[in-house]
Amino acid sequence: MPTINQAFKEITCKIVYYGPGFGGKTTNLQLIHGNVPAKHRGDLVSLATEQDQTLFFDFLPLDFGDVKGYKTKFQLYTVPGQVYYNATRKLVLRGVDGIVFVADSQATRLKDSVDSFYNMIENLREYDLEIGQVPVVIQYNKRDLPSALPLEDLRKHLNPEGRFEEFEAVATEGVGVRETLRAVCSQILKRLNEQANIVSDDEIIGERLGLLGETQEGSDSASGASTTTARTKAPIRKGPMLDIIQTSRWVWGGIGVGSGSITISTRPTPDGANEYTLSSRHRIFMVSRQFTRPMKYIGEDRRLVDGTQRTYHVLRDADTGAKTAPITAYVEQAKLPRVYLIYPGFMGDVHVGPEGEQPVF
Ligand SMILES: Nc1nc2c(ncn2[C@@H]2O[C@H](COP(=O)(O)OP(=O)(O)O)[C@@H](O)[C@H]2O)c(=O)[nH]1
Ligand SMILES: [Mg+2]
Repeated sequence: MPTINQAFKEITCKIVYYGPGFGGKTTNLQLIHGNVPAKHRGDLVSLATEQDQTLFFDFLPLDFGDVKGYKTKFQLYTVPGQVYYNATRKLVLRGVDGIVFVADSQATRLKDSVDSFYNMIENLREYDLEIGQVPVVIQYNKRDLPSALPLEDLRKHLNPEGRFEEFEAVATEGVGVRETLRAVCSQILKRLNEQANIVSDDEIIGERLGLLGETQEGSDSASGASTTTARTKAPIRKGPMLDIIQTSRWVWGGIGVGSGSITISTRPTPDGANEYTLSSRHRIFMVSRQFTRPMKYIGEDRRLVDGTQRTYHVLRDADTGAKTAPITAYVEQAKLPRVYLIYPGFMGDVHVGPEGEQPVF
């Protein structure tokens, strides 16, 4: 379970790259480090000696910025693959939230890959974790080598039931590296939502993971390694008709700072989607303000509120290039509809909800 710091609104997820020595784990991290924009990543720290590149481990922190007001961080680790470094491997696995298993596709390395996989299962058990309890993504690396086994042979040994999401990769060329990371991050965030109701919507997750680069279908297979679970482009989502006026309260830093009214109206478009307009007239700190924004439908977000499962429609600024702070709206379509807004303010997020209620978001 990722570490959630409610006071600092921070979620930290630990991802471990596991696998046999010289399989390509460090190469994965190097490629990620080289491709994620600098503002989203820290330094790649490799604890290694000159004699042995894989003596200790590598560490790479990634910062995905805000997801629903929570700063989301991923910490990537590799383990030393050599059989005799099991104590270090076990230690690195402590508190793991997701695993990328990097298998070496070469026939001569099959036994090492399989041994490493079972070693991983054993080490997880030391922490009372069964394999199904942690997201695991398998990466079949070194697909470029002539000695690489056919995918089917590797699968038979490492993923016979197809339980794990899997990718082919040529880590040295960056092929399959992002896709693998994306998949494990996405699985972690989905699980996080099921357990803690913090992040859920696929598109919101996708947007965050966008900085890892898009899956380029076709181009991967052209170089001989296609993702076996390629994602397709998200379809245009059609939201419901929403027509709401709500007397609302503005909260900032946990304190009520103003009130006013917000409205949401809907306009159908020829392509079958709906367009939304969000407008607000309110007073914050005794100063009158107002705004009008075009919004687009993102999807549904389910979360637990006071012990009951509720569904919210999520709207986001349609004009993403706007210089104004992006607003996210959550609309609960109940008998008495409720609208919640969240947007970054001067110092911390501004939360808006129905008058007389603590904002849920
Ligand atoms: N041909 C080929 N070599 C690779 C690939 N990925 C990694 N390597 C090489 O395999 C060696 C071991 O990689 P490394 O990332 O250090 O493995 P680690 O021990 O799992 O961290 C290095 O020489 C890499 O350049 C790949 O996809 N294809
Ligand atoms: Mg290494």
